[in-house]
Amino acid sequence: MEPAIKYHLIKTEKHTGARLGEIETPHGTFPTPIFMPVGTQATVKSMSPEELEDIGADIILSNTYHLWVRPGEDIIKEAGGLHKFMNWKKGILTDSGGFQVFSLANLRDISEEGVHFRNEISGAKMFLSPEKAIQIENDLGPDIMMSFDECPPFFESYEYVKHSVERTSRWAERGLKAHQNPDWQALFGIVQGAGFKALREQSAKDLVSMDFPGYSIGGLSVGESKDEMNRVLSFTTPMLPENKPRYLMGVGSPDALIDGVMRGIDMFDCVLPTRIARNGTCMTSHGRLVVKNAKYARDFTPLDDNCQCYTCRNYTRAYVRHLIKTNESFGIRLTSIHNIYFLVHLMKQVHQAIIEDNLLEFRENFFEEYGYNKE
Ligand code: PRF
Ligand code: ZN
Repeated sequence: MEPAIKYHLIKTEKHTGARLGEIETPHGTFPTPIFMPVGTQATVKSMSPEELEDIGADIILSNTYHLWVRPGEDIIKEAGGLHKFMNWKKGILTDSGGFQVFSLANLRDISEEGVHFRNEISGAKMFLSPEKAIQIENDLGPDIMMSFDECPPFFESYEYVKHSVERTSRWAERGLKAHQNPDWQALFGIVQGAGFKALREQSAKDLVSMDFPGYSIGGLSVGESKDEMNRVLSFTTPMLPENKPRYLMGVGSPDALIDGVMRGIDMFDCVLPTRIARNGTCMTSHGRLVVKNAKYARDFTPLDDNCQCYTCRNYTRAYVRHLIKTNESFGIRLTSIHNIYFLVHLMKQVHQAIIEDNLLEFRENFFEEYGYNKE
């Protein structure tokens, strides 16, 4: 059987662990490292699929948990799958719901079987298990799906995290057995283990022995410092096979993207660009710009003088500021377009730096301009 996706490693950067690669999916081939915008409710908030394509997004992330609760995976299956339902023709990856249940739902109760919790909207009792998560993901029909995992708090005890990792491995095995469409949907395993090297090792070893077509790194960017995250990444990515993609879940600040790439990460997702866009914060080549600030009232320059996005080609800071201040939905669209473009374009610059073997220099210059070195 042909695998659902194929990863080709094109080049490793000379001075870091950065990898230039390519992933072939049933909905197109894209270069890696890649940033995936988040479309939790089968929409990247405020953006049409056409706008996303124009920006250069090749794959988006959506959420099993949210689409299960509303409208229900049966309706999306009946529509012909998530791609058809939302009119998005390129790649889709779904998270499995485990992380969302732990972070959103209340009255949760974790057992070997799965997770019991109460729906925050209807109050109804719900139950998510590895088998149920996979069934929902099979019905939604994304190109890449995630195993059902537990994401323990970063500073939990060794004992707790060890039991959690062992359960996540058993859940991964159960998910693999339940998966109905391995020929057109790639199921990834998720490496957990918090900050413990021995537990990351155990998790990676268990999952690699199950031969997933790709591996995610979970349990990071959950409140630990950036140094902690980079420390864990530095020892975790080398535990994963070279010929499979590696996805760092829920990470998308510009510095973390570059630092992750340097440690061999190929895929990222984060709500950050769209979330901060909604209150008028923009990522620019000169750092964060809070366009609501009074000093931009008469500023008739673009959000970022180095940006070629639709917003920066056509509108000024003064205009975007006015729209955000008056709560006009077009303002949010303009800042969202810009922020997603910024991260997609940052990844394109990173590809070039990998080709030219000057990623460290690129990082130094980027951090200097963005203002990270001052922190
Ligand atoms: N597991 C899953 N989804 C996630 C995470 C995880 O650990 C994270 C952690 N940053 C974000 N999204 N399934
Ligand atoms: Zn722009």
